[in-house]
Formats: sequence, structure tokens, C-alpha cells
Amino acid sequence: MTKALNGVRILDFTHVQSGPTCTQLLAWFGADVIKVERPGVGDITRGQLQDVPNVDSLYFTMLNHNKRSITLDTKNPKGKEVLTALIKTCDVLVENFGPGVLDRMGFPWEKIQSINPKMIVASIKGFGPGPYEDCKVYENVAQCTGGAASTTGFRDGLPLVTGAQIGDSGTGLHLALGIVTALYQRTVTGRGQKVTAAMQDGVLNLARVKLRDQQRLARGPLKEYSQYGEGIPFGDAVPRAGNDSGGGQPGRILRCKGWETDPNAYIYFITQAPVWEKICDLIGEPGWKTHPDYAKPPARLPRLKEIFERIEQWTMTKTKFEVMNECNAFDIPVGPILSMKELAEEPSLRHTGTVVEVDHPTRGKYLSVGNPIKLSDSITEVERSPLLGEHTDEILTKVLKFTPREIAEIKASGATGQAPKAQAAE
Ligand code: CAO
Repeated sequence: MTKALNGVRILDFTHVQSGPTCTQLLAWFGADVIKVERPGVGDITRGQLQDVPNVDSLYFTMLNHNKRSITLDTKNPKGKEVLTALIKTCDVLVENFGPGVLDRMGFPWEKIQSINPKMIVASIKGFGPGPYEDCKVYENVAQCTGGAASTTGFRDGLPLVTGAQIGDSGTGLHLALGIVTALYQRTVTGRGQKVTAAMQDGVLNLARVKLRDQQRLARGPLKEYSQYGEGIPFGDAVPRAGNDSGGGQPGRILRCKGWETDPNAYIYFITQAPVWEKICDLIGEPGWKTHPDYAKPPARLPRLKEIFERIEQWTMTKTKFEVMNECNAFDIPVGPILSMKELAEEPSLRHTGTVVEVDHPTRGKYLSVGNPIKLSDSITEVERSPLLGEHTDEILTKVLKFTPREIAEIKASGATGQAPKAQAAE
């Protein structure tokens, strides 16, 4: 079966997490992704958080499926020739180097355009143009500078970062959309273009509802925030809201049976207005359906603490899965707090390919997250990540079509480093 992006070739200059997330998605949709890595070193994550000595880490393998790897020293003159050949043959160059790196390498936008006017150059940087544009950025820096940390956590505690990688993987997702959009526009214009996604911008986009609340705050207190019901005044910036719902339907995390020993025996419970009467019946408070203090959403807002404490008395008598089943029978939206262990073992996620087992020549079998985006006509097959430089010869010969003599010169120059490990082992 053909894949959606068959025929698209990506020069993948990405490293760490944000860029690799983007190119992995494109590879899953069928693009030929050629990852260019520094000889002997490669993507730094190969060696970070290693759980098995001298084996590509899970950090690397889980972000670089379905790619080919070529080792290339792009500061070596022969390496620059190979890079030029890659630019000629690829449709998109994706990079998330520190600011100015591509220019210092001798490949600014103008030069890339002169080599291949159809090339799309897609970049992730920490910040867009402005006072911080030259700064290097990692995940938590982006979460803090994009408005997520100031609005996450409890009012009386520190700002918090979230485990979801909204700065790295979130921006990778944004960039992937920019790339396919530019590819689509190129079918009309015939031209490449620059696509940039700044991590600060990506996080702010995901924290959009908090900028909404910032403006609402100018017109009065945020009534769905717990602190309103607790009579605590608001300041001039959106406060941290704990586990309050970010939408118009109040919600909280509540204890379930076993919470004393299980750190994940909790459920997110939403008191959605259309199902309020069903909630009242379920928890044994039918009188609240008509009582003026509880019947209508505005009357409930100052009483949310008391209401959720009463609901929690009920959830604590059941496991999180029992609450899930009983509530969903009445269309009441709830979310059990699922641990990574539970997700890894969940059969339905294995069935859809969202959690996949992958075999790797030096690591053996490991679990990964597959493609979360499902296309009915472009099925994702998750293939293991490449060993460092595994496809160097294949790319020089079959993609770039260098002659044996040219390849010998390239190798003799040291541009591709020493013989790749995978081939040495063969
Ligand atoms: N051959 C030769 N040199 C290479 C090379 C290759 N194949 N690949 C990279 N290099 C060189 C670069 O040319 C650069 O050299 P100079 O600084 O001399 O120009 C050098 O490697 C370092 O590149 P870098 O600045 O990208 O890497 P770093 O480890 O210093 O910084 C990071 C890492 C992530 C902070 C930075 O790349 C960055 O800010 N990226 C943009 C934001 C981003 O994506 N952050 C998320 C990372 S995931 O948490």
C-alpha cells in the first residue's frame, strides 16, 4: 500500500526531541527520512539515559523510528559536497540546531535556495524574533516561557512543569503541520519556503485558554476557579488553578477506593451541566436536582468545594474503573488516572498500534508509542530506529548516486567518519 507522503524525501538534521518528533511523524506517513548525524557521536540522545550499556537509549529509539542514518561531518569540505548533493535531492530540510548553526555551517537559507529553489527549510528554535532569539532552549524552558508553568500547579505552591512534552513534542507537531502545508502550497507555486516554529509560541498556543482567562480576569473573578468559591481574591495575572477544569464545566481529581496505597487511584470528575441530574441520582443526592443552591450551574459555582467533597464520598467507595463504568452508563464524563504501567498493558492501545512492540538488533524488544494519528489509506508500520551511520553507503550509492571512486574520496577525507558499526558487524 502506498503511504500519504511516499515520494517526499526529508533531509533530517534534527536532534534531541523536538525535531525528531516531527520527522518521525513524516516518516510514519511514508516520507523517506535521511537523518544526518555527526560521525562517531550522532544524535546526543543515543547515549543519554541509557538503560543498557552501549546500546542506543530508549530516548533515541522511541523518537527515530522509520528513518535512515548517514554519518556526515558537515564542516569537512567533502562533507559539504555530500550535504549539497543531499539538498539537491531532498524536498525538505528539517533542523532544530541552536540559533545560527546552519549559517555557521555555511548553509544559510539563500544558499540552500540557490542549490534547490524547491526546498522547504523547516526549523524549530526556542524563541521567535525578539529579545531571546539567540537563546538555546530545552523543554522546560519552553514550558516556563510559554505560559504553561505559571498556570500549572496549586495556587499556594511553585509553578509546575508537566510530564507531557508540550515544548518539544508539541512544537514538533506544529512544525510537521507547517511542513505538509508548505508541501501543499509548493504544488501550486513550485517554490520552497521557510517554515519556523518557536517553542515558546507552540507552548503558548497550547496554553491558549489561559490567555483567554487573562482577558476575562479584567472583567471580574474567574468563577470556575476553586479560589472563587473559597473567597480568595484574584491578582492581576491568571493564577495556578490546581486541577480545576480549564473549560466551562467544573471538574476536580477525586480519590477512589485504594487511594491510601495506590498513587493513581484517582479519577477526574466533571460536573457537566446537562448530566447534573444524573450525577445527583448516582451519588445519592436527588434533592440537589431542584434545590436552588445546587440546581443551576451559577448557583453551584461558589459551592464547588462542598459539591466535589460529596461526590468524592461516593467515588471513594469504588475503584476508578468502577466509577468510569458507572458514570459512562449515564454519559457522565470522567477520566481515571492511568499510570504508564496500565497504559503499557492496555490491550486496546496495542490493538490500534498506539502502543507497539519493536525489535532492535542490539536492544531486543521494547515498547514504543506508535503513530497517534490514524489515516485509513496510509497505515503506519513502525520500524526500528537506525544504528548510527547504518545507511551511509546505501545513501551515497543509491540516493546520491556517487561513483565508487567518489565514495572512496569521500571516505578517505573522513567526512563520513570511521566504518559504521552495523556494517563492520556484518
Ligand atoms: N557535522 C559537523 N558539525 C555538526 C553536525 C555535523 N553533522 N551536526 C551538528 N554540528 C555542530 C553544529 O554545527 C554546531 O556547531 P557550532 O556551534 O560550532 O556552529 C554544534 O554541532 C552544536 O549545535 P547545537 O547548538 O544545535 O547543539 P547544542 O548541543 O549546543 O544545543 C540545543 C542543543 C537543543 C539547546 C540547541 O540545538 C537548540 O537550542 N535548538 C533549538 C531549540 C530546540 O529544538 N530545543 C529542543 C531540544 S529537545 O529538548
